[in-house]
Amino acid sequence: MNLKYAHDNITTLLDIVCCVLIVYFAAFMVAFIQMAIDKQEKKTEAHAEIQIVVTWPEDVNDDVDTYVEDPSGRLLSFSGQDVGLMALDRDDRGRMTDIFMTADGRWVEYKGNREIVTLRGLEKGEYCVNVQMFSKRSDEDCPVQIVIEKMNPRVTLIAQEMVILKTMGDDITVCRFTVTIDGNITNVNRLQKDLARRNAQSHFGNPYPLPSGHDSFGNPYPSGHDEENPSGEDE
Ligand SMILES: [Ca+2]
Ligand SMILES: [Ca+2]
Repeated sequence: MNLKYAHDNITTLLDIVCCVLIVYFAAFMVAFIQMAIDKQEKKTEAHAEIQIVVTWPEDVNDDVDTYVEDPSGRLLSFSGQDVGLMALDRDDRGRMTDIFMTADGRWVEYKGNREIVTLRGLEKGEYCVNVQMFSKRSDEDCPVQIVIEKMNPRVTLIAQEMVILKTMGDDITVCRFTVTIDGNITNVNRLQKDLARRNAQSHFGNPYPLPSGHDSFGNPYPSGHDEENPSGEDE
C-alpha cells in the first residue's frame, strides 16, 4: 500500500515537472520568436522607410527599368542607383544578368526579374515612381507588378499595381504619393509624368526629343503657356 502511495506521488511529481518544463519551453519559444521579430523589425527600420519592388515574369527576357523622383527633383534610375536617400539594388536586365560562370567553369542561370528601391529616409513632399520598357526582346506583352510599402512603424501598403509594357520606350507612372511633415502618406495617385525621357536627357543628351508644349520634365504646359516667353513678362 505504501509502495503504491509512493508510486502515485512520484507519478504526480513527474507530471508536475513535465508541465513546468513544457510551460518554460513554451515561454522560451515565445521569447525567442519575439526576439527574432524585434531583430527583424530593427533591421528593417535601419535600412528602409519605404520599399518599392518591381517584378516581371522570370521567363521574359525584357529589360524593365525603375525610376523614382524624390521631392527635391533628384531622379533614381539604372544610371544613378544611389541618389539622395534612395538606392536601387541592381539594374535587372532580363536574362542578361541572370547567367554567370562559376569558378569551376559551369554556366549557371538564376532566373528572376526584379528591381528593389529602398528609401532609407523620407523627405516631405511628393515622390513619383515610373517603370519603363528599356529593351524589348520578347514578342509578348510584359506584365509588370509594382508593390510600394511603408516599412515603419509597421509594414503598410501604399500601392500595388500591375501595368502592361508593350513596346520599347513605354514609360508609365505607376504611383505618386506625398509624404507629410508627420511622415504620413497622402495623395496617392497615378497622374502621369515622363521620368525616363528626363533621365535620358540628363545622362545621354537628347535621344528622345520632347514634343512641343512640354517642359524639360516632360510635363505638358498649362493652357495659355507661351514657350517663347515663358515668364509672360513684356519684353
Ligand atoms: Ca532594368
Ligand atoms: Ca533577371
